[in-house]
Amino acid sequence: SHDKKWWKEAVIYQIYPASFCDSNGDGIGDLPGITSKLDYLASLGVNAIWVCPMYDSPQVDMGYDISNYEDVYPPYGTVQDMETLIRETHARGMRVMLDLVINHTSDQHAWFKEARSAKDNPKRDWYIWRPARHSPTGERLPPNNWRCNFGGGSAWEWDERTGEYYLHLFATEQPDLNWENPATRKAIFASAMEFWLDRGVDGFRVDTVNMYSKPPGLPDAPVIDPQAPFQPAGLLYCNGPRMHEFLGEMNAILSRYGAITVGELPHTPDMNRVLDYVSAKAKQLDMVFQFDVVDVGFGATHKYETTPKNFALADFKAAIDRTQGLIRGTDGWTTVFLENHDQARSVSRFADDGPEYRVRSAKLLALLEVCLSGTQYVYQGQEIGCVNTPKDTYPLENYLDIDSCLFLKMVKERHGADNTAELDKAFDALQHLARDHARVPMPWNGKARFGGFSEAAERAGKEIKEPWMKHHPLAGEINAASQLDDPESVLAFWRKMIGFRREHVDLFVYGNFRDLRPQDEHLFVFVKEPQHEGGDKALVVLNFTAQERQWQVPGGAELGVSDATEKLEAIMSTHAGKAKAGVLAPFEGQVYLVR
Ligand code: TEU
Ligand code: CA
Repeated sequence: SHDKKWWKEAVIYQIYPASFCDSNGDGIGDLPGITSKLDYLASLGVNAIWVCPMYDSPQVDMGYDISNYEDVYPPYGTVQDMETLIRETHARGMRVMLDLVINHTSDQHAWFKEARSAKDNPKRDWYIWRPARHSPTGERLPPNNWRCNFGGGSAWEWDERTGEYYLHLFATEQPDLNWENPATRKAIFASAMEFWLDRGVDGFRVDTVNMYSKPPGLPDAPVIDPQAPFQPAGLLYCNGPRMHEFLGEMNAILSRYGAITVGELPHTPDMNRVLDYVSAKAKQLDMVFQFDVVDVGFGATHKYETTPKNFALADFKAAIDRTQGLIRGTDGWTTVFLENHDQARSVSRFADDGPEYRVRSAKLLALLEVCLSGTQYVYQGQEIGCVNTPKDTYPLENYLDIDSCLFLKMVKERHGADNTAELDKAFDALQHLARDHARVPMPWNGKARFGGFSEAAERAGKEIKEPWMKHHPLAGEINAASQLDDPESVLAFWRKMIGFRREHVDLFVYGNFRDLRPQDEHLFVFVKEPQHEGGDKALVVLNFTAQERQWQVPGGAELGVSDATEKLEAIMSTHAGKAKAGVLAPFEGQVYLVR
């Protein structure tokens, strides 16, 4: 059973600093910009913000390549601006979480510069170095066949000067730290964690938390893709043997500060394995992000080697069922999210982003999320129903993310740079799934330039520059300003839904989830039941199609009550007016209390 905790009931809003709000008109979002929007966030009803990496960085992977944990990327502001942001967030009764990126640093971090300077440098062992292998013909080969996370290249980079390879599970410019060395761990904890905990942050979203401990001997991964020179190896290099020892050390520090954590847990399909991280008894992490739901529709050997909407509704529901199952009868905890900075927009992926249905779709997904158990996360722009940038008005040249760019490079290498059919297929995949969709500047105001990204600077009469990434071509139709006073807007609906969730925490935050129609390809019909016997239940019915649908009101036995039909009380609909039991309009969602 689950003890009640503030962070379990919290709604946490994720901010991507480069793209949230530009206060000075230089085209890059910044910390004063975030501070200027805190009242907006407080009025939405969120309890905490999670700020993506704002540390000093060459920005090869948008701040996930950190060159100095104890400083801020200058275009974003200063450590003092962070202190102001923390203070002002606290003053509004909200908490602050930062991103903790400690599997790797930037290759521009002072530690790595030292490490690569010479084999006998004291910091050499802070990273992972190995000699080359050689083919029978004497060709130099990397130490194993692992593919890095971006594109199709090796996870190893040859260092000419010292004649060894170093490991980078992500970009070449993101060398992996060697957690086996206790001095490295000590330095990581002091620099990346304590420095900011001492400045008042309330917790961390922990990046790639299960990759710190590598498998002994760094063995080759099984060949999944015989065509490719390097193999996806996530299942091999995640969840290594010393993970829990390392997290135990980390937790000893975090718990001194009462800091909360949510760890990102890729490549971990086994729920018992997930529980090792997040069971309350294990004292490792408070929450985890599982990938089951956001990976739906990804290609099997490479996430972008797929076609749009390449999944069944049943797959989406099954993924939700798995993550919801984590809390059933355990002391573990889960999270609810459909978006983050690594994902395309949920309306485009899981519902319908065409002009006719996108508002309904955004409300449908909002209703789904607030009825699911776990800690709720909302990504910037999700609250106003942002959709992916369209193919015809946002060309491939506008995509800037390293993951997208290296995927395109791989496609060109494999199929030829002038293979228009393959390139167009790649564009379709990126238009549907690329991380770029989450990273276009937040559309604050459709009437201001660049969707209002630098609105305040423009109002103050400053010269404003084009945003670092092209703004959303639909900013005129989808933006915060036009929704603020519109009671029918997605924004108004999200605000209402956050309140709705809070009125029924026993059901929606802590309750058990039971899918009544797992195979239904049109409707998502589930029940939420309190953890303990007795008390009201909730019935949630969601129409994932553009057609009006009849639905059979479930019988008492299915709902787990003696006589159902008379006891259903409609308490919420995505549509105006009262819900009608048995009928759903296109993309309508309804909730009933079952007494
Ligand atoms: O992502 C980690 C991750 O596991 C990847 O699957 C990621 O989702 C990416 O899309 C791979 O294709 C985290 C961060 O959230 C991401 O932004 C960073 O790029 C990455 O770590 C490296 O720090
Ligand atoms: Ca700026």
